[in-house]
Amino acid sequence: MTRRRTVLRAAVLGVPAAALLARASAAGAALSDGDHVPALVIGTGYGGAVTALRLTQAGIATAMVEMGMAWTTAGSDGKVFCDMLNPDQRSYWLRTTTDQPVGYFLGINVNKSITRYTGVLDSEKFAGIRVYQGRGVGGGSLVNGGMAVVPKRDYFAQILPSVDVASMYDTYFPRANAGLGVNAIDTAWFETADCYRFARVSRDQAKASGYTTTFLNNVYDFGYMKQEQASTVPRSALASEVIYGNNYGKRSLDKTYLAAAAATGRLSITAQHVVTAVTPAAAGGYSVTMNQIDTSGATVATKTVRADRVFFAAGSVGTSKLLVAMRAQGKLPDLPAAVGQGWGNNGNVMVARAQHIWNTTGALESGMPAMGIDNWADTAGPVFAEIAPFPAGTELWISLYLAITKNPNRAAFTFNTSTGAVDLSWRTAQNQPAIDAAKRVFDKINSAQATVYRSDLFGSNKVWGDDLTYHPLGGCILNQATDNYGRLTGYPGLYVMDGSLIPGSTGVNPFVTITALAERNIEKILATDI
Ligand code: FAE
Repeated sequence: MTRRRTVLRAAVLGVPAAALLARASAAGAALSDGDHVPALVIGTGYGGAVTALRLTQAGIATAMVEMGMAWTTAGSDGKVFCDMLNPDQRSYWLRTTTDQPVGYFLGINVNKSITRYTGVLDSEKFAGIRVYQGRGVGGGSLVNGGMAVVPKRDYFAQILPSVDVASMYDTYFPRANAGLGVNAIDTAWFETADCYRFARVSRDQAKASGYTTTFLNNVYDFGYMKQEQASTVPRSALASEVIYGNNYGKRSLDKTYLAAAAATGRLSITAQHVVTAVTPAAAGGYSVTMNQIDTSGATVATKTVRADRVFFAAGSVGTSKLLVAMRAQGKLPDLPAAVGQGWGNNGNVMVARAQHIWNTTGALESGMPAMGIDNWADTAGPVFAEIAPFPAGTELWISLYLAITKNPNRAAFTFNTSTGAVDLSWRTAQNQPAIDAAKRVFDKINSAQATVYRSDLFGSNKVWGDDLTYHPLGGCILNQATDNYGRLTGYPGLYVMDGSLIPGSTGVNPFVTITALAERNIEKILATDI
């Protein structure tokens, strides 16, 4: 109660939203054992942030629980986040060595030792794939490349046939873009900026091979980036900051949806708490059990809170793991068999090409991609390849790509009774269709340019980065594991709101789709259930 009054008073006095958010996520605002709340949201990424904003705007006090940290405090270097060239403990979630997506150079492992800490990027290892995810208040928005891409309309209609497409494109995608603070690059500036030389080189070569390229919108403030290029502000995207967080310029969720939710005075965020169980409560609603952890990952307290409604927004992996475990352990035994099914990696595969000595890619590369090669119309192997930066701070003649393909393979989460963990059945070999599709494009470009693949960046003699994904999707698919709005039928008051609703593929980078779908679903839930 005291907490709620403090936040409300601050709002009335006109405290900036960011300061409110810091207060909402401060240690003093944490949930206490035995609390009873009307709405509890597990996870503070896209699905969670949309849910929290719309619930609080509707007058409902909302408690968010997040396993990662509230990234608001600067380290001894005066910065909240570290950069990619000097990763320290802040970089990775509970690891003693870094696990860079591009982890090799000249075939040599370039990862380094770090102190085990609740860092911002998790590389979660399953048998056949490493799944990169953001950890902290803001979820994936803290670590991602900010590319804000609306999927192709006909493909969206294919993947989610139960969703009214017109309302998505007329209402919810525009609403998501507005809420996220999406902006477009100044295309004239792009043509001259040193920091996008790498993208122009790749674009020109793609075009020369008959491919179409397209500019990509972003949530990074391109106006700020222009000032970085002009050296009038501290650099972030131009200082090799991306996957371990951006100190400036990025409109991450803590600055947009979550700040707006905090400004209502009805939000609390309990960081560094891992939800471990959800089960019906005798007194009504659901009991939510969570472990409070310190920065070494050790549990320092266990709490149980009662919530009238629980919104699962722990991401595709987090939500699927929780629900599969709850069903297996008899805590939510009536969850349908479809829970845990239909997981995919959005067809992700990475690859790099070696440029000729005269085709410099630039010593200064913006960490925020701004262009993609669009070969999605190729029915023999659709590819949407983002031209990715390699921001090493020195000229390397490397052109890097993250290809999104239409890989049809899917996997399932299952509870492992011997380890007590949830496994993912994905095998690395299931990524072969992604390699085949990407190869069609990049073989052709290499052949036209007389260039070759780099085979030293994903291992020794390994061309394809095929054992990792940034885009986990599915595991709790809309209209299969839930109803058509994310309700877990059989358990009134339980909802799924995140990337687990999307069946393994969006054909583009996924966060705009996740945000728009959450906007659609919460609007319906508020109108009919609450
Ligand atoms: P997400 O944002 O992952 O949020 C889930 C939250 O729940 C996280 O903060 C977790 O820490 C928290 N959590 C999980 N389990 C628990 C638990 N048991 N208890 C408490 N909290 C929990 O989910 N997408 C794009 O569209 N454009 C890009 O440019 C792009 N670049 C990317 C780059 C990187 C390096 C990465 C890792 C991802 C990138 N993505 C990009 C993917 C995007 O960030 C991702 O699809 C969304 O963040 C997923 O949103 P969700 O709401 O599903």
